[in-house]
Amino acid sequence: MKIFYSDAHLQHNPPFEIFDGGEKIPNFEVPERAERILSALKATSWAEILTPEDFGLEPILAIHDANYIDFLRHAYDEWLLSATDADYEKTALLPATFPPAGWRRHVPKSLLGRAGYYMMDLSAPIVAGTYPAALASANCALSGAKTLSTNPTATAAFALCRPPGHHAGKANCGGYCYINNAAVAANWLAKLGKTALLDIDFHAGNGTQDIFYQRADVLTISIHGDPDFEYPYFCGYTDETGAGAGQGFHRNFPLAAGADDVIYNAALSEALGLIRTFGARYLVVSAGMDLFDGDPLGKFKVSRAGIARIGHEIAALKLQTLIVMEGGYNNAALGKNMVTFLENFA
Ligand code: SP5
Ligand code: ZN
Repeated sequence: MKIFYSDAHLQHNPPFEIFDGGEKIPNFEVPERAERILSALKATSWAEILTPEDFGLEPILAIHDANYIDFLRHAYDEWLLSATDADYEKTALLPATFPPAGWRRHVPKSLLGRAGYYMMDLSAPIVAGTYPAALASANCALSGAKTLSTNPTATAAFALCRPPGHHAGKANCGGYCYINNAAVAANWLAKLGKTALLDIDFHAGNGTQDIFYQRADVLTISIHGDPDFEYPYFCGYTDETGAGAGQGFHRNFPLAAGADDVIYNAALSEALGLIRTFGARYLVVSAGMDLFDGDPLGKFKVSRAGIARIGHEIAALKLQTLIVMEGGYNNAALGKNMVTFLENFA
């Protein structure tokens, strides 16, 4: 299996995030995550590790707002140059003021105003290497998409993306995500054939939902912790099924805390049925391993055998499948979990 990986991710290492209760804690989304997965893959017989191709900005701007990408590109340099009346630590840019619904008429000129406008939470600080790392991460997903399209007999490719992407919407970062790698790749594949995107990360894929909500050519489905109790709280409910031309082409499967292999598989079977009915040519999987029992940011009880079964069921669709790395924060288990999932496609 072709695996796309870039060490540009090492440049993105935000020192902190602001957690619930305002606690400043070490950022959960660390370079070690990708390193663990990479070394577990290197120990297999089937992983072929490749460097991604540079696709430029065009496929990114096809789904993200140009002013948002411009903000991402320049924010850190602007942060360093900005005159402030306080003696800020400038290792990472985070705002502290966010627009309530209906207060988004103006994109402020000031950096902190734009930061509040374009960030959905306090977990995705922008550091010196964030932009190049996010671009390389998107290029991993695009390279995986391209290899599937040019090798019609290839069953799957894996984009070892870091930073992850599924919380990034058209014009927002958040939840450790800056560019929506899976959405960029799905949009690219959709030009070649009907594409479905299945998000199995523990958290609802709000960014992916935002990007494809009005579109019928990409079916998007997310299985996740119920937003009634879980991050991202405001997105991922059952009644959100698409709008306009996209009505019926988005589906959410919110599950209760403690969902185990049996409960998970019932939701997955229904989701896979929808993908079959849709008649997809390509499948993109937003693969977050935070569904694993005991993940520090997850509340499901999906076992390692459960992860194997999920991979097996998805592979049984027999679609050309691009697997895109999302979350998963049990670092000690992350390499083994990802290999267990991917083995079904090797
Ligand atoms: C890509 C991805 O998996 N992003 C996840 C971002 C989640 N960040 C917010 C977590 C807040 C969860 N609060 C849980 C309290 C645990 N004691
Ligand atoms: Zn997650």
